Amino acid sequence: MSGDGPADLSDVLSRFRIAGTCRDVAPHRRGHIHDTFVSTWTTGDGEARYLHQRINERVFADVPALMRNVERVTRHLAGDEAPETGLRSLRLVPASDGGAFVRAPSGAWRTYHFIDRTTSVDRPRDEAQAYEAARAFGRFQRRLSDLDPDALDETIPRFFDAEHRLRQLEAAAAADVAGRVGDAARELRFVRERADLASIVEDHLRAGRLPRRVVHGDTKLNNVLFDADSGRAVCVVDLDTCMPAWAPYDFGDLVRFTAATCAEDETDLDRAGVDLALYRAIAEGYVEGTGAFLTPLEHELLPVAARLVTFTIGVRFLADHLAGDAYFKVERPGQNLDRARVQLRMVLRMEEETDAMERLLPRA
Ligand code: GN1
Ligand code: MG
Repeated sequence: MSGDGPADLSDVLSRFRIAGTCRDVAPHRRGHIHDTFVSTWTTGDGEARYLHQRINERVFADVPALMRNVERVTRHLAGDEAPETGLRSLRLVPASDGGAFVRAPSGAWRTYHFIDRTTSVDRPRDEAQAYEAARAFGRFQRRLSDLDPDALDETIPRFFDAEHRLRQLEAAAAADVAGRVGDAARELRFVRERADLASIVEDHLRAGRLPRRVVHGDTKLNNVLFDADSGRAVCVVDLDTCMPAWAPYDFGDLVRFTAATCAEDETDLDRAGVDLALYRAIAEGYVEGTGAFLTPLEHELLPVAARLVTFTIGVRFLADHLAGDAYFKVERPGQNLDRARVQLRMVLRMEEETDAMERLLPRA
């Protein structure tokens, strides 16, 4: 085994239904939440790879509910393989006892089949790649549009609720456990001036105007795998936040991440903004992928969702910075504050581009 992993990792691996001999296990540094490893096995027919994740139980307190959701989603997608789209679905590897995860001294673990000959990227190479990713997420949502949202648990209550996120921020600011509120005064003011934004979607939901739908919930560009040769999107990954929510959320998060003019944690705020050519490609790809299932109101809310989701995730980063980085992993001090600042600067830029973002949205 190469790299650092928990002492019981090989014992954990032996408790999944994997054939062959394990040749190598290496850390796979991805995402802000779980710890991920990739293993390579020699079998009679050649080689097989698997992806193992130690589930972050501070974030997902109810692992059985999380894994029930993942099983429901993977089962639904598997029953709906869409050959014409070339999209594949994630597949879980069951534990020896048939369960979807194992509990070990180091924590709760699950295993997926690794999807070979694919690449993932943090920034789009060009508009065509952004279109391709957005269409894949749109199709993913469409394929789940006939899965009853009530079949899935809300594993993180009110995860998508911006008003709730604002209250969490205010609670973190009032507690100020890390003594950081003083340095975040400008960001807090910026957020408070825009508190109304948080209610736009919640008001529609309360009034019953927006349908509850299964969403992906984390449509970052690096959650799409591209075929290493053709560059086509082949698989949407990271099913942890597949929950009942409102459809335009996924579009908003796509724009937040993939149309950004800089990295999520950029320190030079002058670089933060939204690239309108990428935005347009994302809008075209997403609308093409979702097909006809969006209602007129869902369609109309897409540009607002971009601003709202960027705002909400900025609020979450800021709250976590004030709470002493208890939720999102950080590699350096102040990284969550930098992440928050980038999101909030993007909100400002999107406010300036409101008309263009409306105009560039394809007609339903
Ligand atoms: C987290 O772990 P990762 O990077 O896939 C977070 C998302 C945020 C995202 C921001 C369960 O996702 O909600 O949008 O960071 N996931 C959870 O980069 O909170
Ligand atoms: Mg995620």
